[in-house]
Amino acid sequence: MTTPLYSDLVSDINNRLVDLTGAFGPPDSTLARAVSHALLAPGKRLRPIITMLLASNDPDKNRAALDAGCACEMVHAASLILDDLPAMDDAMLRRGVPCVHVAFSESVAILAATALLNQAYSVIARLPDISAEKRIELVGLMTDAIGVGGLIGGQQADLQHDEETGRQEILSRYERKTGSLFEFSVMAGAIIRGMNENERNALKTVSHHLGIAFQVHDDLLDATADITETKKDCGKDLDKTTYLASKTPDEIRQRMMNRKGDAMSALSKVPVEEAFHHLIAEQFDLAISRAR
Ligand code: GRG
Repeated sequence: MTTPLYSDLVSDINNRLVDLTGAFGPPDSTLARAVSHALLAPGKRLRPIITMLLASNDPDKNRAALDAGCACEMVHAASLILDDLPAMDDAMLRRGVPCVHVAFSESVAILAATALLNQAYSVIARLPDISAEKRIELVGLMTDAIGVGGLIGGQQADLQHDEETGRQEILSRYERKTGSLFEFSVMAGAIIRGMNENERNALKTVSHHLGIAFQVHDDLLDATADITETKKDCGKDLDKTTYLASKTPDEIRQRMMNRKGDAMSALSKVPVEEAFHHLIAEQFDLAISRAR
């Protein structure tokens, strides 16, 4: 995300993430340094931005959305640490810095990821300015996003590298390993804002298409970009059956345009600010322009 449109939100999120690292022990302890290394490295902060833009058009009244977004960012950071481990993708570089297991050690990486996950639940359970009912609903949604129907199940399926994997199975993996945190960030915004059932369902349609398009863009980067552009290892998926297999760039572009159309049409049923429409459209456009 290159546009400066969200730079105020990104600096609010980064400042709050720094505050929240206080829960990981003395700043010079190994665990706190490893957590900060992963969490504060320059990510795009897309998931918290989504929650904040949806929850309110007034960032000053958005403390619950800021913390819910930061909790999601903690889970995301934990998933990246684990994904990069030698037992998984065996990567060296993430967000322009050495992966946590490279900068520290594998054992520290596993503990830092676990600590981030644990603390994410704590942040959700203590969200300010919203009802206990909403906090409980969000804890439930977070467990769904992380669990077998989410990150963990999606990653497990992804690690199987089955050459016979069909289109539906690939889409199901993408929905779980990538879409589930987008669904959480969208639903957190909707719940904090007090949206009704129809609006929430429309937003689920948006996040469904967004998760797939986002992962397709990530696959395209993995296959066609280099480390100077992505700031992380590329070519990690060459031995996996991804969405890109057996599709021409034209076909990928067309499918992403169809998904963008369906997502934007669902979004038109939800009363949200223009900036949110812009953000969502931009994510599809990244995949569309990269398929070449
Ligand atoms: C228990 C949390 C937990 C996870 C276990 C390891 C694992 C299961 C899941 C990994 C899932 C994963 C890494 C999916 C890829 C998602 C993806 C496209 C990440 C890149 O997101 P960006 O581009 O990254 O938003 P930045 O660095 O900008 O935040």
